[in-house]
This record gives sequence, C-alpha cells and structure tokens, in this order.
Amino acid sequence: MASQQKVWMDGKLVDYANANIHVMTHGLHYGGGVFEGIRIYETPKGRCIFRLREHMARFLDSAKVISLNIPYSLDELCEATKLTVRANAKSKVDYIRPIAYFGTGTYGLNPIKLPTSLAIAVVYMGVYLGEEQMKFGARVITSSWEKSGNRALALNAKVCGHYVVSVLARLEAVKRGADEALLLNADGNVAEGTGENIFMVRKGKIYTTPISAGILEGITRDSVMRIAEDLGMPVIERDITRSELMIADEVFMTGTAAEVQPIHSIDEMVIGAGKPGPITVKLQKLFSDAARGKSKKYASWVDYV
Ligand code: PPE
Repeated sequence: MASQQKVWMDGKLVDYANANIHVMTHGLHYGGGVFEGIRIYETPKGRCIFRLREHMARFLDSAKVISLNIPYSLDELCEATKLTVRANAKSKVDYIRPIAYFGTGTYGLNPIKLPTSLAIAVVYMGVYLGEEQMKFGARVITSSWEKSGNRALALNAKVCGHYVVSVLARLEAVKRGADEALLLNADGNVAEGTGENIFMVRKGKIYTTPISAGILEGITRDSVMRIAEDLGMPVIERDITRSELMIADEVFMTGTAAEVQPIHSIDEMVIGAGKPGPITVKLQKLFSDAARGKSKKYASWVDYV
C-alpha cells in the first residue's frame, strides 16, 4: 500500500502522503527536470537493483545537459536509492523513480538562482504494456507526432519536458486501440517508442536505431546489445525505416519499464509469424536472467539491497 511507503526527498525519508511539491515549482511549469526509471527484481538472495550505477550516471549527465546542479555524488545517489528501497522492504514495489528539478524561489524562465529538489520514490510498475502483450506481442502504431531532432532537444538526456511528445503519442496509441506508439524523426526514419528503444531482426541479423536518429541511449538497449554480442550476434546500429520494420522477421522494444517487449504488429501490419520470434525470446530470457542476478557473466549488473 502506497500509504505505508517512504519517499526520499532532499536527504530525508518522508511518508508517501507528505511527498508533495509547491504549485509554483519551476520544473512543473517548464519541464526543467530530469528523471530515471530503475527496476527492482525479487531474487532468492533478496531484492536487487538492475544497473543502478549506470542509471545514476545517466541521471547526472541529464542534469548537466540542462545545467541543473545536483548536490550529490554518484555514490551518494546510489546509497540514497538503496536506502529508499530498504525503507520500502514491506511494500510491493518493482521500480524506482529518481527525479530532480528546478525548485521554487523566483518566477519566470531563468532558473539560475533556483535550488534543485531531488526525490527518489518507489512504485509498483508490473508488466509495462500488459501480461498478454508480453506473451503474444504488443500492437504498435506509428504516431502522427514527430520525434524532435537532436538540435531541438538534448535527446540523450532524460529530461521531463521531452516527454510531452511521448505522452501525446501514447494517448494516440491508446485512442486507436493499440498498446504503444512508435515515433519517426524528421528524416522519416524510425527513432524509438514513447518509452522504449526499438530493435528488428532480419535475415538473422539484429539492428537498432542509432543515437543520431533521436533516441535515449537506453540502458536496456545497451544490455541487450552486450548479450547479443556475447552470443556472437553483434547488433548493427543504423537507420531503420517504417517499411523495413513491416517486413522484418522480428521486432521488439527495450526499456527499463518495458524490459524486452515483443511486437506483434505495426499499424495493423503483422510482423513475421505474428508471435514472439526465436531471437526475441532468447534475448528476453537471457536479459531476464541477467536482471535477476542469475547470470555469472553479468553479475556486476545487479546490486543486492
Ligand atoms: N527511450 C525513451 C524515450 C525512454 O523513455 C526510455 C525509458 C527508453 C528509451 C529506454 O531506456 P532504458 O530504460 O534506459 O532502457 N523509459 C522509462 C520511462 C517509462 C515511463 O513510463 O515512465 C523507463 O522505461 O523506465
């Protein structure tokens, strides 16, 4: 129950009900904040956090990009996260949401004199796009909204304001009866999902879209690339078109929340055999084992709490 949960706010653990912010918070008005999403997995050795250090390093990088001063070191952020997870040991939670943003003090766009507020909360996310979708593949549409370019937004940073387009695209998907939306960039190439990177398998080779396509450098993307490389199938990073996805043998998405999510169809065009393909299933299994500390090779990816 959320009511029993604790949230880490600016150095203190507070009750969930008291983890509130002022309505005049700068970050709320202008989107000037950065966040992360990190998974917690239950294992026989207790709870573990997946690639905590990499997530917190990206958190600090995202903050740097928007000149948001974070008054904590990487080690301090990792420790605060572990403390928060431990403080919620009795709650059913599987996902950590660190967030930092320009706080309150002055009005108007200029954030220079504003203090930074930082919180670390835990929530229950479950299977992001649904259990059925995980088993049989998700239905995806191409959004009519364009993925902003790297000149408009610092897309490798996980900035709150960037997510307005993702929210619009996700709404579009839901209104059209689909599970998720795919965003194309100004060149007409595939960028990524609203909260996931994308991969395709074609003629035995695995491809994913490059950083230049306007994507977040996903940590799940990186993990899957490492696993695939170790299987002798290095992932090729190159531009992918929408119609290439339609004739791919397999398509899947990756993300902390989405994990390794098979795709059933894109704009009602069924992909491959219409069910999760063999490479997707293999990567899904290896990723799932790695995330739960079951794989010796990737043991350094998990932190037990
Ligand atoms: N692209 C975007 C735009 C994105 O938001 C995410 C994560 C990814 C790719 C995958 O990155 P990574 O998690 O490091 O593998 N999206 C987060 C937010 C989801 C949400 O609904 O909120 C996440 O998966 O935690």
